[in-house]
Amino acid sequence: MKKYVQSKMGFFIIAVVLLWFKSYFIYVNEFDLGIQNKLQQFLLFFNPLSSALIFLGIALFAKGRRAGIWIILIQMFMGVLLYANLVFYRFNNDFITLPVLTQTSNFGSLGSSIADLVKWSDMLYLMDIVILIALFIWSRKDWSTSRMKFRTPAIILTAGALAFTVNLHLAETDRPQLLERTFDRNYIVKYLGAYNFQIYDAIQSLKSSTQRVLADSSDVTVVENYTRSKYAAPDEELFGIAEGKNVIKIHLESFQSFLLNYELHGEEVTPFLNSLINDNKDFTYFENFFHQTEQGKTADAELIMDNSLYGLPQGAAFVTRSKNTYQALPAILKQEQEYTNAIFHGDSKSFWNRDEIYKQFAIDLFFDDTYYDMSEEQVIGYGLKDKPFFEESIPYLESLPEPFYAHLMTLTHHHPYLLDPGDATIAPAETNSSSVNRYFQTARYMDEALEKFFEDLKESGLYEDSVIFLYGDHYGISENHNEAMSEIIGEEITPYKYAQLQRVPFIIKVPGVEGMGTVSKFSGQTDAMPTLLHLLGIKAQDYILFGTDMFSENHKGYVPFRNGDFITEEFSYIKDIYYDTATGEELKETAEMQQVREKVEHELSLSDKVLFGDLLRFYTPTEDWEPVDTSEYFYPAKSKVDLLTD
Ligand code: GP9
Ligand code: MN
Repeated sequence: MKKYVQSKMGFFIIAVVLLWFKSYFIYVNEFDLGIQNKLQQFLLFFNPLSSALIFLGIALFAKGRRAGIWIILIQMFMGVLLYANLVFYRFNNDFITLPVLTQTSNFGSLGSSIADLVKWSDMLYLMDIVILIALFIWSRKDWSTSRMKFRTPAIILTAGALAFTVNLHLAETDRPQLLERTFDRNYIVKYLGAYNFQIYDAIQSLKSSTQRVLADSSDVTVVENYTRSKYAAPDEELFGIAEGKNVIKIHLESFQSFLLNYELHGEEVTPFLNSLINDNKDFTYFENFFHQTEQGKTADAELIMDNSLYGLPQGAAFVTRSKNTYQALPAILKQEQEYTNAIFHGDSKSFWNRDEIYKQFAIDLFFDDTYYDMSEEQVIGYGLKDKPFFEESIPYLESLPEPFYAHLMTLTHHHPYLLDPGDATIAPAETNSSSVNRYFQTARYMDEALEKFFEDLKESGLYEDSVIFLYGDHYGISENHNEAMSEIIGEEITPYKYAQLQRVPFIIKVPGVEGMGTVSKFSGQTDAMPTLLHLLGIKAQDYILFGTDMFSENHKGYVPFRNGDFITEEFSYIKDIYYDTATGEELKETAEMQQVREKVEHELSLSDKVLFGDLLRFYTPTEDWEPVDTSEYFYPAKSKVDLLTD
């Protein structure tokens, strides 16, 4: 036995077993993969084996002791890969994809989040490397210095490939078309493991870049036919009612609708926002509005709201599709009605590649962090605190030529929800999750910042005659905090319930239109752009838009999520199960449900085609449409001083 442990083959087998068990341990303890049956349980255990055999097996082709060094290096590499995924998962509830990795410019600002996500106990995950290094030092003298017969590693690799084939076959019996349906990364990891997922993801990325080359103008006709068939004509009274008005769009970072009218310790968390939705004569609140974002988070929300396209299944189109042609809402407003477009955000301009993609959207002015006072006491977490952000934005807003489309993006209410002690005006919640507890405090802070901003808007005369709308970009509380959340809402967070919690606010004031109170139509972020176009008097059917006007009688009320799940007023389709949307009771699939499910899949795939194939380069929306010329845009467009003295 001792002799065997001391041999090269013994060393290899120990490495395989360590990698196998460590991976399984992490799958079970760190990821929430939704194991539903014995087969899935078995596959989760079985799947690291093939990767371990194949990757570590390659090392056996090396000569003598060098094989040991290769085994250690490969083990380390796979360990780092898995650990990076684990840290990413703790925050995003998702796995790393190649497109996300190219977004490294975002990692800098993540500093405070990452520190929150790494634990001392993670040292445990170094154990395998320590054991292997110790064993190697101890036993290498006894190893033969010659190369193994070619046959041995070849047999090991074949065994690995065979294990993988069996794995894939079993997975496909449980989930047909596992690899074709790209919707949910969780499934790939659950059935095939984190390492195979990385390979799968690399192939997907390669495929998507070839898609652009292969696309042609006939592809866009298919999409156009679809979006036209979906078109919902505007309510005639509302069409053009806000033509030529300024638009002020306010991005509520990580804000979920459950916060509205929620009371913590007997106090309203967001009294100001509540005042906009409870009997307010100006505002209309869409209570069944959902975010539709994926890995691109804020960037997805921005893309969806301003383009009525879906985000990508992997990564953020802001980063991977920044050279595409777009026909975004600001670009349309500029061409059709000479709007000036401005974005306000107290973070560095390169985050989410904004300084590139905004050119495609025809953003004239991008007020990034360089326009604000970023001294230490004004900054927390990702960037500028919301209160100074709004306060310092007012003079810039006032300086804009009218009509303008101004998009202001808040930041303080972002994971890990940090506040300076002096800024907290409500006690934290008392669950076992400190993120959830602080979530209410930053929401309150944002609410106060908004209240002051609205006062300032009124004072500056911009309030009365502008379209003002607020929307939530994506969830703030991920599935990792289900236990704490169930204490907050007093119910178990089942997958059905979690999906219902993906509601984010959409609250809008249209000058000349009395607030309609709370509207319960079902809608999502893709619906924002056609709604606004119609209010501003522009025909939405000229453009390729996947959403429909929320004020229209014919508004389409199914809300697709990016992973293929969806919600309608009657039923929800979540992780392969149908539920009654109102009661959560499980339902059997009817022909109608099946039809919506297929439509959602189709719609998502068409939107992907638009982005992957860069199809809008083939599309001319109106006779005199001019494609956006990105060379006309540069940030910073104007210096702070020039702007305020012009
Ligand atoms: C950063 C901010 C946060 O500028 O928009 O982005 P998120 O992490 O929410 O995607
Ligand atoms: Mn965000």
